[in-house]
Amino acid sequence: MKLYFSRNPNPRLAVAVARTLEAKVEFEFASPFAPGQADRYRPLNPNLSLPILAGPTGSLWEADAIACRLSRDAHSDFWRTGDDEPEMIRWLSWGKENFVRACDTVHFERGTKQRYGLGPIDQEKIGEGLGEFGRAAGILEAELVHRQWLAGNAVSYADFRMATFLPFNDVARLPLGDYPSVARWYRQLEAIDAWHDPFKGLDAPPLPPVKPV
Ligand SMILES: N[C@@H](CCC(=O)N[C@@H](CS)C(=O)NCC(=O)O)C(=O)O
Repeated sequence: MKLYFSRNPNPRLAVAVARTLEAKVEFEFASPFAPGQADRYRPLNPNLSLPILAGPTGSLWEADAIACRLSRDAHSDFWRTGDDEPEMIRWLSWGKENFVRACDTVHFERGTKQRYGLGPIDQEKIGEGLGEFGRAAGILEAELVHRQWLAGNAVSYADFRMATFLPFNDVARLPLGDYPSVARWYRQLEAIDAWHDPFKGLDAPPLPPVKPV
């Protein structure tokens, strides 16, 4: 199986999962939105987005689905399958609608738009994103103050998914430090090699830099 990836947040997440699980996949850098590339990738993912996991029986897109597939193939509980599964699904579902979305909104303005020349920072969007971040981080803080990880007693895909955008906080500048338990939880993730440096040894050009504003 081949995992098509870039250094952007969702493909980074999928690569980190594959490396955590020591999945038997080949990694290939891809750039489906680059000029002339769409025809190659559209049969694999009609959205043209990454990550894509392609194998002999077809292709799978969406980082969550890929994480589920790789975890099953590895017979791992990283994607919870026991009594902690509802808890994990709760955090995936809530995270995508709340914490992750807030991080995405701010990162898109300060990071993605500036990297790819997609226009000036929209301060109204930043305000909305930071407001949503504050509400969501407050809820996470209350949870993480009395638990180490989100689902059960060990790291799971819920933690990885919740943190999708945090490796990019040098550009997003979300006030993570205002939430000490969330910051502590994220330091635990950063201590995991596969999370800290998922691209180690892989052939992938760096992201375009964010120009200082
Ligand atoms: N919902 C999708 C989102 C995928 C997505 O938005 N991917 C972006 C990166 S974060 C992408 O393909 N960007 C083009 C690129 O990285 O070349 C998922 O979870 O996999």
